[in-house]
Amino acid sequence: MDITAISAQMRHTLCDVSSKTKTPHLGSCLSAIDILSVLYWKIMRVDPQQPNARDRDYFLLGKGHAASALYTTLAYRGFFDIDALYEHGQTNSQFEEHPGVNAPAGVETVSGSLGHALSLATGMALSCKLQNMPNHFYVLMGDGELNEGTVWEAAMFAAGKQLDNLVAIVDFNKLQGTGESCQIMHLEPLEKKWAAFGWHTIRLDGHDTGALESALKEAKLISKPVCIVADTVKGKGISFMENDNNWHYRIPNSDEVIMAKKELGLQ
Ligand SMILES: Cc1ncc(C[n+]2csc(CCOP(=O)(O)OP(=O)(O)O)c2C)c(N)n1
Repeated sequence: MDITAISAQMRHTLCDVSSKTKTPHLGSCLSAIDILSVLYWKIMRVDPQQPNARDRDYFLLGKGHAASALYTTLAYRGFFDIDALYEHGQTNSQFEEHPGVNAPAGVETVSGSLGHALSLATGMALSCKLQNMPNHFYVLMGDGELNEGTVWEAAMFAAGKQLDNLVAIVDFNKLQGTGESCQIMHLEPLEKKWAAFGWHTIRLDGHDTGALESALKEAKLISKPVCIVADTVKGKGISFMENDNNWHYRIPNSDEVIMAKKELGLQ
């Protein structure tokens, strides 16, 4: 399975869906899509035919505004038709701009109010650990999301309970909706903070799919919760979107989608 090719295809779909459904948060999705590709194609035990299997691994999207990245990954992974993605954000659609209670198969939780997914995952991971279940839990958070105090409460709890079935991944693109993350809340030295809370930490390039795969495999062998600080680029893969925070909200027009497709090397 060629992860680079899947990610390129998904990047184009994200642009096209955003353009046609007039939905925002494209830069946030492009930042996270390589992490999602590696999780869903290389790491997690999931079965699109049995999305609720008891022994499945769980992915919880903290940065719920990047819902389109999760929906797109699930569609390409076979949970539902790719065409359904074009219902994104439409009236009465399952594909709400932030995952809701009627979200499609494979979406494990509502999210959108930042800072809750790690808390949820700690409870779920503890429950499974107490029952000697094999499930692993993966939580993706934005760097802006770390402004929420609930994240750090969950971080203390997870380390105290030695939740070795839990991995937090920080999509560290240095930007958030209203500006540069470090201007809004001082984050660095980020791995040291997680380590001080009792987590094993790994820092890597969040677009290096080989490094992500190795780190996520290593995480399964560590006897405490693992935080992967993934250095990413908001808008990654489309030159005119990269590191331009306007693309937190901006929607591409049809010409921009064609330009994006060319840049991604797609026909
Ligand atoms: C509790 C809460 N406060 C504020 C918001 C509004 N909000 C939506 S996106 C966002 C910025 C998120 O930044 P980050 O987590 O870094 O994500 P990314 O830059 O990858 O989009 C904020 C503050 C929210 N969704 N939830």
